Amino acid sequence: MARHLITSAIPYINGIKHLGNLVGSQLPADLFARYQRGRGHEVLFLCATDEHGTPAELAAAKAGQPVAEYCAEMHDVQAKIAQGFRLSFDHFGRSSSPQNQKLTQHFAGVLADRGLIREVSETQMYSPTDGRYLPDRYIEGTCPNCGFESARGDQCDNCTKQLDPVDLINPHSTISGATDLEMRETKHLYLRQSTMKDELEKWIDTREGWPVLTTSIAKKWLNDGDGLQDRGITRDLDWGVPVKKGDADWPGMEGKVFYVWFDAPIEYIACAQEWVDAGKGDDWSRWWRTDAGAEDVTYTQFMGKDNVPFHTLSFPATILGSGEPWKLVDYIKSFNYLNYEGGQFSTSRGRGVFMDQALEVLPSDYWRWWLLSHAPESSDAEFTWENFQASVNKDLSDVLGNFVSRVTKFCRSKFGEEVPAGGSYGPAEEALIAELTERLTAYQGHMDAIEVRKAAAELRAIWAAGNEYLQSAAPWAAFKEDPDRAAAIVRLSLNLIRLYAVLSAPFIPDTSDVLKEALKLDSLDWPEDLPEALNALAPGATFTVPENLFRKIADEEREDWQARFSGTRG
Ligand code: B3M
Ligand code: ZN
Repeated sequence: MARHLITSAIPYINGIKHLGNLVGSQLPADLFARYQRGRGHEVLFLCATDEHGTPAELAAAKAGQPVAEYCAEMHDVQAKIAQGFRLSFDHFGRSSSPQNQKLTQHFAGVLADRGLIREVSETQMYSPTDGRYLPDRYIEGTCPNCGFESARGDQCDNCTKQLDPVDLINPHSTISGATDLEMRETKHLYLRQSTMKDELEKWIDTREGWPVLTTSIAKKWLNDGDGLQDRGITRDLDWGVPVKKGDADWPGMEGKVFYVWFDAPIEYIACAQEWVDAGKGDDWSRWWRTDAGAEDVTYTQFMGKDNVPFHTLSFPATILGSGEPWKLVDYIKSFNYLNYEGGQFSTSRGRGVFMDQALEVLPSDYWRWWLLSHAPESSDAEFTWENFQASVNKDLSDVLGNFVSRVTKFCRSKFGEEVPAGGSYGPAEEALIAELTERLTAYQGHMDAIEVRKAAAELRAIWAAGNEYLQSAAPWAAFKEDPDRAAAIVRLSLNLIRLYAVLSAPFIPDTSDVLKEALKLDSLDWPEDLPEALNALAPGATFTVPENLFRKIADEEREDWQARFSGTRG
């Protein structure tokens, strides 16, 4: 049994995420976690809300709530929606937890002791109009790298360059719009990433088989000359982890907090501690400390491409710099963007379909299937309602739903609600079993490699193979001449439904549960031996005909949704 530590990028607390966010981290991470559990491996799957920094402050201010209260409420909202999408986190933590506060301060202390933090007196944007310093997202302006006009103070959304607010051209306050910004002196801590360039590069070079998207972004920022500059890890904000050196005060740093991107990845570790403190596990160190067994763990991270620099450079710099035996990531799976109907999904502009809205329209399996089978892996992908309708109607309804419905209903009408005896598997069945054996190997290969689209295509082909078999074996015709022959066909087909329940579970867990219940299965063991698995349901085993698995999306409905989600969210 292998052990898999799996983390999804932790979503910002500032509002409900859209489907593009979902497919870029949490959903594929869930797919992988469910698959590894299905194969019988031990999995710790963690996610959390990213609660610090300016996004949280801005959103709370907009909601007219104290920021701590806003975060607590939004955490519950996000947790509930995650449940709605059946995201099977072992724990959904909070980066504002006491555990993360302590661990973040610990890392800062250790890094300081090892000479990897320097204090810098710098000038920073101060807004007399707003009466405060304006870090990060309180400032927008033109990106010096690509010319994008709405680049934020910490990163350009267009070219992913990590920025400092002072780099921006024509900066203005996002609170008041004020442009009369002035530079004032303030002291901050910098992580001396530049001294770790060789070590980081060596580490990245030993990561085998990382996706091109991940390594190319990492290498770009590593070798770009300014890619690995020392990075400010503190901010003049009220909300965040107070700057401390371990347990001790940090003279000169009173009233400052750590930068959100310093404490957010540390939450991956703290979240495991929260998991234990919540009574869900009894040892986090065997997942995270290489001196406590984590050497045997395979650690996989999931994220959108804009998060890659922080996970390939900044966070490893924190871990490596500490000199402590923390587990480093083994594999980073990153995603391109999902676009929406010819434009971008946008949280700030409320454009697209948001997770809560999606669940109001259709159950989560419809969304999971479409999103995963169209995951933006090799390039950006686009959601259109037409494509969504076509996929649902074809893959889910015509192929999988139809197969299950025909087989169970035909069996009920001719043999009753139990697996029929009689007949035996002949050449057609053997050919199907041979085909499925190959396809299963391919499916597992894609799932192991986290090739999400390829895995979905293979699963679809496995469903389709059953349909084609049923169509050509035609038990309804065979029944008249040779009921035993029909019995054998139906028996295999019912076993195929069982197989589909197991193999489809990572993609469409609710449907898999419905099938499991209809077939009265206690467990869903992975088909390690396919011929054996296709004999698992023996004659006499009873079942019930399930409700229609998927409904088709009608054109008028699709047009309604298209219109309803064409504007911006209120
Ligand atoms: N919250 C950005 C995002 O949600 C950020 C990820 C943090 S991962 C440690 O895309
Ligand atoms: Zn840019």
